[in-house]
Amino acid sequence: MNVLLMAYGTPYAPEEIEPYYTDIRRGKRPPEDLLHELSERYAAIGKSPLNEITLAQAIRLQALLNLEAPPYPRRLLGPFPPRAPQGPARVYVGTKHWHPTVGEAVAAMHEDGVRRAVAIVAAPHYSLRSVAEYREKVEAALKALPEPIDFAWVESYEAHPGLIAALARRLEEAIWRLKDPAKAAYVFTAHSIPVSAVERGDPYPHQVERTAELIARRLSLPRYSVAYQSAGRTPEPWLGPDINEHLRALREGGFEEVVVQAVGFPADHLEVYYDLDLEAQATAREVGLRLLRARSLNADPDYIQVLKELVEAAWLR
Ligand code: FEC
Repeated sequence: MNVLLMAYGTPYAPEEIEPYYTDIRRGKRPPEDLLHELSERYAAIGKSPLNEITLAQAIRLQALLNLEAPPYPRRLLGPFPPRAPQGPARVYVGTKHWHPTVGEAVAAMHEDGVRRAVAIVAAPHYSLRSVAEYREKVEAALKALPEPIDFAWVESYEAHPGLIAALARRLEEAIWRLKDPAKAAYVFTAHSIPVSAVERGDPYPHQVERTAELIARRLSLPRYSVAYQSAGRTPEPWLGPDINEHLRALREGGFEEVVVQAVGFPADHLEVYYDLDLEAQATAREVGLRLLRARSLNADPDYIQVLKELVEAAWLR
């Protein structure tokens, strides 16, 4: 089995921020003030761990796909580790805006003789501004190849029971640290997208709502809401409510504690460490709200198991 695992990508070093940001802006160099602002955000968090986490996800997914649990009796009597390689499954990493790019990954797959593969983005919700753009990049890369690669796509997995269970477990850990869980607010976030995409029928907000609803139901939360974070620095309207405005509204509504869970991002990165841990946390402190963030899934085994189930199902389609 062959898998193309995709994620957003992040610069490895400060001097890579400019070409990275230029790529996000489709080849248009960012104005000096925006470039400066983004560099300051990276400097404030130290470094985004996104590339390392994506690589760890790929390595663990490949290992899991290559392991076969033998039948129970053999497992007890057999050698350690009690599993036999079933492989070879190969997982390639391609990132949307940095290296290895999606195009570089697709070219490497072709060079290795791959002609059929599963494509999956490490983000559970479909958007015209996310998964559709990853797909365009794959399709552009395929045009440059002498033979096609037949990709089976996992387009979204917002309601996967394993994903809901894994997110609920992280949220529960934060709930243990609340003074009064019955009186707290629970907020699920995802990256904002331009409203124009929603007007074109993007299912993204519905999928984000679905994930939130399923986690809330699983944990019997007394209440919950959805807010959007990390809106782009462009003049067009972005999907809201923005997390910072939402935190202010919660405080005005009398809440003293809030748990925030980023359900749109499995991994820690700039938008988690800066937009939530620094910016939203500062807003919460300013208005007198105690904010706890549920930790991310990263490359934890329960999330890798979800990816494994998704790619195996797509491979058999
Ligand atoms: O750690 C890191 O360095 C990377 C963090 C990062 C992730 C991420 C995920 C998503 N984005 C999505 C939508 C948009 C749209 C635009 C946009 C712009 C940026 C910029 C940075 C950035 N995004 Fe992002 N995004 C991350 C980082 N994103 C930096 C540029 C500066 C700024 O505007 O803040 C607007 C692009 C345009 O101008 O055309 C739209 C969505 C996701 C979640 C799905 C995914 O992970 O792919 C949706 C991580």
